[in-house]
Amino acid sequence: MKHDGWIPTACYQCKAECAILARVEDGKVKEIRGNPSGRGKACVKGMAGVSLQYSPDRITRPLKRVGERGEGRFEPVSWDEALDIIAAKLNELRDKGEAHKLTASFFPHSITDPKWRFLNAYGGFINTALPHCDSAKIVAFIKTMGGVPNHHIPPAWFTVPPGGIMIMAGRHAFGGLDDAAVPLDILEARRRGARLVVLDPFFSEDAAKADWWIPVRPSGDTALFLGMINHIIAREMYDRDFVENWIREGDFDKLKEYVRDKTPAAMSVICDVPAADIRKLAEMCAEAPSVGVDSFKGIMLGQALDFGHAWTIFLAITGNIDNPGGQPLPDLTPLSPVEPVPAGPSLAEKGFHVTGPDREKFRNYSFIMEPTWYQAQAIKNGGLKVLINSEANPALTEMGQSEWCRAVTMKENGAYKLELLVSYEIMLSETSKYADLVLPDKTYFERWELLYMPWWYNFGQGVLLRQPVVEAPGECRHSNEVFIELGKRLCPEYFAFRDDVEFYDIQLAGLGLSVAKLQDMGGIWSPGTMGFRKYRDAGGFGTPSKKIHLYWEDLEEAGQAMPRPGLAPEYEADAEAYPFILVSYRSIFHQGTGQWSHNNPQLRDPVSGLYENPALINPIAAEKLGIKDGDRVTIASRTGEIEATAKLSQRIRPDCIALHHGFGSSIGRVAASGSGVSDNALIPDAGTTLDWQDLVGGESHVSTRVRIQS
Ligand SMILES: Nc1nc2c(c(=O)[nH]1)N[C@H]1C(S)=C(S)[C@@H](COP(=O)(O)OP(=O)(O)OC[C@H]3O[C@@H](n4cnc5c(=O)[nH]c(N)nc54)[C@H](O)[C@@H]3O)O[C@H]1N2
Ligand SMILES: Nc1nc2c(c(=O)[nH]1)N[C@H]1C(S)=C(S)[C@@H](COP(=O)(O)OP(=O)(O)OC[C@H]3O[C@@H](n4cnc5c(=O)[nH]c(N)nc54)[C@H](O)[C@@H]3O)O[C@H]1N2
Ligand code: SF4
Ligand SMILES: [Mo]
Repeated sequence: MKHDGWIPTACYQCKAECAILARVEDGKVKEIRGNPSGRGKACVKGMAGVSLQYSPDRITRPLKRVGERGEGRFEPVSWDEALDIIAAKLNELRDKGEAHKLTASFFPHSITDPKWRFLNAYGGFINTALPHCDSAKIVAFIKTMGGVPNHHIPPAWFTVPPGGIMIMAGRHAFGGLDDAAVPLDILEARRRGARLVVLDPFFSEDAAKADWWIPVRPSGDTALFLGMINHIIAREMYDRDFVENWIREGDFDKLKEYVRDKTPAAMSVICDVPAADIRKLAEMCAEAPSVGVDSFKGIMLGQALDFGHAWTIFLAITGNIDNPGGQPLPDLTPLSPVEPVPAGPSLAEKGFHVTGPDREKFRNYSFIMEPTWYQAQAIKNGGLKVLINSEANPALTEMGQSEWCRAVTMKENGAYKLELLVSYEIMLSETSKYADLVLPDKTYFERWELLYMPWWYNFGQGVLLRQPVVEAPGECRHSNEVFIELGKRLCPEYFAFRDDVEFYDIQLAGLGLSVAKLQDMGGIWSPGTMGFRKYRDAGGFGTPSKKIHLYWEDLEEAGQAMPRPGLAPEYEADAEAYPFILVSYRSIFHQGTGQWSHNNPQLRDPVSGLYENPALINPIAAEKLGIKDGDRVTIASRTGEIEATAKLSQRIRPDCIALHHGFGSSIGRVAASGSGVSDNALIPDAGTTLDWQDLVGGESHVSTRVRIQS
């Protein structure tokens, strides 16, 4: 443990995990700042971390359920008893040949995470919220370019040249932060003469800073991009050199033929953006020195992969791959493997999506992790028996949240179908109310973690050390320490190292580093500047042909060899009964449903924070419905209904309603006394709408159709 002073570590008030400095005095965290060696930024949540560290709601002892799941009644137990219960259950499962019926659901901070090693060694699966974020983008990039893009990170906005264009298409960079530096990088790029274009049905903070806000119809982005592709090809404004040298032979001709009828005029009808605007944006992009496109939640609809596909085609034909201001490709410095390396179970053979009831539908699924929504389906189906949740709150974050709650409380012959549910938490959450065991985690101020992130914004190729800056209270233990202990008990051949620090040391050895050395270096290591157009020296891209694949022959049968221009299927259905589209968004004040922010008095403060989430309704729509500002309204979908306060606002299209995601916690001193409603009470569970899913890389979950009853 370091002593008092400014100590470098990594924030975890949200999933961006920025490099920060913590000021420690008398063994207590007093203040947070961005770490100047990590570009020096921390956001309001990051700085408010101090309030939470000393919250009276912290759990400090393991708890065991008394009563039924969901009641939230617990009694303290010892760590020994808790670990014995888990180890006995896991032994029983493995003895029956059902190790794959263990799932641990956690946020994979890094491929250095020992939880992942445990699952691979034991034979269970990681099931994570990551497919919610932008899996369609990842799958689209792999299929087109053969490389994993920098997940969770946008183009490197700090590299945009003057005149470059930054397009946010379903991306809220000033609200759903990827790094506290991103908003400033975007603003600085604009100061250098770059231009910001925001496609969003909601006038986000990004839109407020933009040169051009285009309030596209929800899910119209694919049509808009296809219209631009048509125009760029028709006018021969594409990057001839890139197309001739780096696109697989024959693909460009197929594209040309495919987009012939996808004119701006035809696409305008779908996306509700004037044809003249589609042409104008296409010409701007074709003439600009660089174009970077980013999308995130806005993409995660029933035809998510079509948009990912159209987006990558657009980048390819305009020559914006691995260039300054365009889409960077990763260049990883590998860490040393920890031998022996466990192979892990085969997702294709044993994963939920193949053991589940709709296995045929998953033939084309090509993301490496199970989506969280499949938990409920697998429990019902007997495919999931033990669920260990860490840093996740599916009882509130899952669309159709009640589906998850129903599944985990489902009984057969008097016993729960899900045989064991464990929740690691810092404070009790909606999810831990259902757990059989609640384990008290160490906070990010109290634990070691090696963050090695191919998907990282600032240090795309580097490592960042999270180190304990203060002691943990009571009996808190970090989930990684506990997984290592379970590994030592259940698969000792893979856990021969002493502890988490030694595990990280082995991985760092190949870089000539160790945890202690990293500590001395200020916690950050980066191999240097990012390289551009690396495919030239590498002899091409990671695809089989070494060229860019615009045409996906493996999806011919599914009708997705080229991007389909239609709207998301969930928006096509029920338009008469449910005339509005629900759009959910984030803000800088909160991370998901996280108790860390929703239970933080600073971030929930009505003046300096964000206390509630009224439903934003356009005044034109409100007038028709006779709704006034401040009225209580009922918003209903086919899945459920909520009561919310109406806030009339021009920030949202008249055919949509905007709701801040993540509210609705009923537990914790601050969270439970606050106001706010959960969007996921309205959104259907993805597992119950498989007909809408493309089930290749995407999922439909951020939204649904709703109606307003005043
Ligand atoms: N402060 C904060 N930062 C976070 C998080 C957080 O909760 N809080 N969460 C982290 C996580 S897990 C993630 S995945 C990222 C998410 O990062 P973002 O996806 O950038 O965050 P959201 O605010 O959900 O933004 C989605 C935007 O898409 C718009 N949108 C909805 N439908 C459409 C559409 O069809 N087309 C277009 N063009 N736009 C549409 C919405 O209006 C909204 O502005 O943020 C990460 N960072
Ligand atoms: N309607 C709608 N639903 C969505 C989204 C949306 O935009 N709209 N976004 C989706 C997306 S992209 C994602 S990624 C998911 C996110 O969903 P989740 O992965 O479930 O994440 P959070 O909502 O942030 O909840 C995180 C939980 O971890 C706890 N926690 C925080 N720090 C620690 C820690 O150090 N240790 C432990 N053990 N626990 C900790 C918090 O208190 C909180 O209860 O939600 C998805 N759900
Ligand atoms: S964006 Fe803010 S809350 Fe998220 S990790 Fe960075 S400083 Fe922390
Ligand atoms: Mo996410």
